[in-house]
Amino acid sequence: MIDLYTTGAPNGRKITIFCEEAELPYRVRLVDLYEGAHRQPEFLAINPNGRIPAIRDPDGPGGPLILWESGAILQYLAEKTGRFLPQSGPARWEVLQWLYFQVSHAPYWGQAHVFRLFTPEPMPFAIERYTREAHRLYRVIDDQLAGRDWIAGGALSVADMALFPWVEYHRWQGVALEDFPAVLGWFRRMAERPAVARGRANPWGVEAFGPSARGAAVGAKVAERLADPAFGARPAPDTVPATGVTGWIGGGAPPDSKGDTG
Ligand SMILES: N[C@@H](CCC(=O)N[C@@H](CS)C(=O)NCC(=O)O)C(=O)O
Repeated sequence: MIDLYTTGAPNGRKITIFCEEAELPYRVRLVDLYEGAHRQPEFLAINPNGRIPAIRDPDGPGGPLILWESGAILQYLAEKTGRFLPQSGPARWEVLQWLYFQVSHAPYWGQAHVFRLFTPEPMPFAIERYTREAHRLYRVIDDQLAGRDWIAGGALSVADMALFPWVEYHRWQGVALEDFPAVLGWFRRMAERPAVARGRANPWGVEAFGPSARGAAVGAKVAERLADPAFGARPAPDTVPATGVTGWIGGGAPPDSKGDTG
C-alpha cells in the first residue's frame, strides 16, 4: 500500500483525490505543517525540500520508490494505474501541459494567500500583484473551460485534480467564482463526485486546520480575515490599477505598449 505523506493542504489533496478516484489503496502519514513536522529529520529524509506531498510506494519500479513534488506524483500514479492521463497522442500532451501549468503557477495563488491573509501589516504592492495574477490565472482557466467539461484531453484527468484543491481557496485569493462561470460550473462538477468529496476531506478539508493549537490559531486568523468586509471587497480584474512596474509585471503589458517598466 502507498504511504502518502500529507496534511490538510492543497498540494496534498491533489493526491488524496487521485487515489480516491483511481481506487488506489493508500495510507495517510500525517505531516502536520502547523507543528513543523515537515522540518524534522524524519521527514527531510523523505523529502529534503521539506514540503508535502510525498509518497512511498513499496511496489515501485525496481523496488520501493520515494517520490515528492505533486506533479511528478500525479504523473507517476497515473502511469502506474493507467488512469487519468492518456497514454499517447495529443490528449496526453494537453493534459501534461495543463498539469505543468498548474504546478508552476500555484505559487502565485500561494503568495496571494500569504499577502492577503497572513502578513502582520498590509502590503498593498504584494496584495495587488498577487490578487491581479490570481485573477489573470482564473481568466486563462475560464477561457479554457468554456464549452468543456474538463480542463484538458476531453476527460477528467490529473490536470483537473491538480487544479481543484487550489480553486477551493478562491476566497483566500480574492476571487469570486461567479466572475468565472466556466470555472464555477467545472468546480461544481468536480465537487459533486463522491471520490473528490472523500479526497478533499482527507485528512481534513479547506475549512479545517487540524488538531494542533497552532492550526487552531491559523484557523481563527483566517476566519477573522474572511469576515472582514474590506477583505471581501476584492479588486475585480479590471479595477485593479495596472500602473508602472506592478501593472507590467503583474498584469502583462498592454498590447500597444513597448514595455512600460515605469
Ligand atoms: N512544488 C511542490 C510544492 C509543495 C508545497 O509547497 N506544499 C506545501 C503545502 S500545500 C508545504 O508543504 N508547505 C510547507 C511550507 O511552506 O513550509 C509540489 O507541488 O508538491
